[in-house]
Amino acid sequence: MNTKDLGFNSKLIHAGDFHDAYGSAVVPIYQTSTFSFRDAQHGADCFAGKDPGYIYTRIGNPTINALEDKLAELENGFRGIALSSGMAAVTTVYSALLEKDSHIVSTDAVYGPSRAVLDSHYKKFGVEASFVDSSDISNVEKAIRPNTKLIYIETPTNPTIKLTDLRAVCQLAHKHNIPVCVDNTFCSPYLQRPLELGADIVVHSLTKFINGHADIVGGAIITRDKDLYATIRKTMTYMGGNMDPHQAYMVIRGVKTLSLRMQRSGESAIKIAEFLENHPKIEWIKFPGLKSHPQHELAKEQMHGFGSMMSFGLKGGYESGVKLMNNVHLATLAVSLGGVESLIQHPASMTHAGVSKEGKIAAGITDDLVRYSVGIEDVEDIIADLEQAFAKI
Ligand code: LCS
Repeated sequence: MNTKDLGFNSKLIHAGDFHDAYGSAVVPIYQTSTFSFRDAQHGADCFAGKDPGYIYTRIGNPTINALEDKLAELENGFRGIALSSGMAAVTTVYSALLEKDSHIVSTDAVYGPSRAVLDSHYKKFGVEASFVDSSDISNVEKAIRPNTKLIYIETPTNPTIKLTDLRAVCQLAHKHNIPVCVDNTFCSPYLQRPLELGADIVVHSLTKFINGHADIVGGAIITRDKDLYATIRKTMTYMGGNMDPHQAYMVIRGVKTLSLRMQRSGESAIKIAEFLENHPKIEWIKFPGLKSHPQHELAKEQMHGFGSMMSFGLKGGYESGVKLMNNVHLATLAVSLGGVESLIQHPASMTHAGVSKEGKIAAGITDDLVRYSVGIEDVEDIIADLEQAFAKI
């Protein structure tokens, strides 16, 4: 079936799917490391690209390719590459496009390891990185150098919930012939499709909304054109960050309900954000769906909804954060996000407890900041859980 002209929800179910010789209703798990050739000539033709036959799972596998095709259609891209984790996706893009003595401009508040790996490993190869507040495009413009090979954007940022104008940053980058890669993990293609706004590459941690059930770690890269796809695919094959067929099967299963999950958690998130905005124990809240968010208009323009990630500050700072963590019952105290279960975390006392003051400031982490990933439980239960925990602060 040609699924290219179907709507987004139909693509979620059918894009990339194939039916095997037994008429399997879902894509089966081809749990094999290698594929046999009919004869020597067949093997030679597969390696020469004259025959589309499978060779070896690091290079390609029917289950993995089904997921890659589905994701590419959802993002409206040329083709997809599935990887073992979101970080494998991020570092494969860096390795494919950054050269010795080259330069990258990145959003300052990107996911911590996406920044740390540039400051550590890529620095060893002479790569320089400028981290800027890309919510103001002039900061990106000022940072561009003759050797800039990649502009890397995360929007909204984690956990500071700042947005970057994707159309504007892509126009600027293309004037300088620099490709733009967008980490679309926080939104998923349900909420935001960066390739349609001019980006060249999208990366995902599939661990989050796309798989949606907090039971696998995975990543993906989708490109807009054939040449970038070929360059990045080759890098992935050499560096070996490929996905496993069982992982791919799980993501194909999880992604089918992406719209239902995101619609539900998005509707709840608006109610929760309004509850928090009016709560006497809350100092501030960042959620793109609130009119008080400084980039609410941009969110309306470039996103198809506001998502289900929010950060808020508690009156009483650090101590209140710890009390909240110790008193919520429904929300799970855990890192990660985008699953069917609501997750809460207080970076200052949990993930960033050992990070220096300067490190926390660089990551936008204040002592009072709490991050909430809204799940698909009944919104009344989520609010009641927060209310009873606030009462103990
Ligand atoms: N990009 C973003 C925006 C992320 O939030 C994460 C993980 C990654 C990439 C890396 O993906 P992974 O390799 O873990 O699949 N974010 C996490 C978080 O906020 N808490 O725990 C992991």
